[in-house]
Amino acid sequence: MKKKIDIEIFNIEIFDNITFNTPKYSYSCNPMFLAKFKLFAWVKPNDRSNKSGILNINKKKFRIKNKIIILCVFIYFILMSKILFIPVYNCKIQIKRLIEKIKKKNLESLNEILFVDNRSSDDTLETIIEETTNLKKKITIIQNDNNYGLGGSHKVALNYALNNNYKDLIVFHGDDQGNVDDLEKIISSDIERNYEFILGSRFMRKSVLNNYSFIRIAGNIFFNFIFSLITFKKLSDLGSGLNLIRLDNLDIDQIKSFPDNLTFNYYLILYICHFKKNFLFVPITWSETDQISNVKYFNHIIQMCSIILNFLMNKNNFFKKRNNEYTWKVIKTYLK
Ligand SMILES: Nc1nc2c(ncn2[C@@H]2O[C@H](COP(=O)(O)OP(=O)(O)OP(=O)(O)O)[C@@H](O)[C@H]2O)c(=O)[nH]1
Ligand SMILES: [Mg+2]
Repeated sequence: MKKKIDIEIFNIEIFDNITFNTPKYSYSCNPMFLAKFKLFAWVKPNDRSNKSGILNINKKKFRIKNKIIILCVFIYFILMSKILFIPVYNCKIQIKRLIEKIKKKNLESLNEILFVDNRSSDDTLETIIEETTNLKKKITIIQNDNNYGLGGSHKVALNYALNNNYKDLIVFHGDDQGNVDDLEKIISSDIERNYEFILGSRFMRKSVLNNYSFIRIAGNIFFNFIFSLITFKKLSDLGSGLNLIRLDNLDIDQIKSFPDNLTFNYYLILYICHFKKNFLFVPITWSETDQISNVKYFNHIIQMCSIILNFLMNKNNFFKKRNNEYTWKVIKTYLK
């Protein structure tokens, strides 16, 4: 009679062979089988009369089960598929540099790179087409039908990723402020899978900021503090350019109602906190070299204050779903 045993419950003694002791029987097997044994736990004791025996594995079933496991691992990798989204707008110099850096990385567990051009008026689009020809990854280059802002580009990318059954979307700004080592870490994400959002943080203890002005650091830290107060969560960055968004449980209609401009990320972080999503901040390196910041300080502060007030006064209205339409064209696709 075959018996299913659970090796977690009983003693394991390791000599030449591994012996599993159950209350009724004792089984032994070669240590090589240990890992597989957990998966193929249907075993038959050879000698039941003295309540002990050598592990007897049915080779045919063993092979079939092995194939099933390989198939499951394959399906698991398909289900865990990842897409990298790079928003770009008028950053032809920086995007060329960034693609060069990406080429030097392996980024094995990445299935596709999606560039979303927000109707750049310089040669950003042409530069991407040219530079990605020999990139050994599936590449898709999209151009929005209108300039939808950074938030609008996020919505386009999320739509694309969901339509193509991706499980994780990694956002990495195309203006080459981030560090590709951080990107690599987030993509190969050994970080636990039970987080729905993994957010790059520029203001944690191990974060590195290069050439960031004092006023920007102070302003960011101040608003991190205010947002932490109103959400009762410790927030160390309200919107960096490197984030991982898990798509399984994402309410895309909610996300579509966020503004299209640079304040999109503040809405996202408030959504994460309000709807109690699991999130994790990871320290990143962020640099400013030749980028031209589009953030207008005074306007930005006014917008931040209005977001905080709206969130505090009327959450129902704040998270009211609105259906906006975003359209785009696929300019080029390179298969691997
Ligand atoms: N400003 C702006 N950036 C866009 C737009 N669409 C895509 N992007 C890209 O979004 C990324 C972030 O834009 P930035 O202007 O740097 O805004 P930010 O990162 O919030 O601000 P900084 O802290 O100054 O870098 C860049 O890679 C842009 O190329 C857009 O419509 N406007
Ligand atoms: Mg930037």
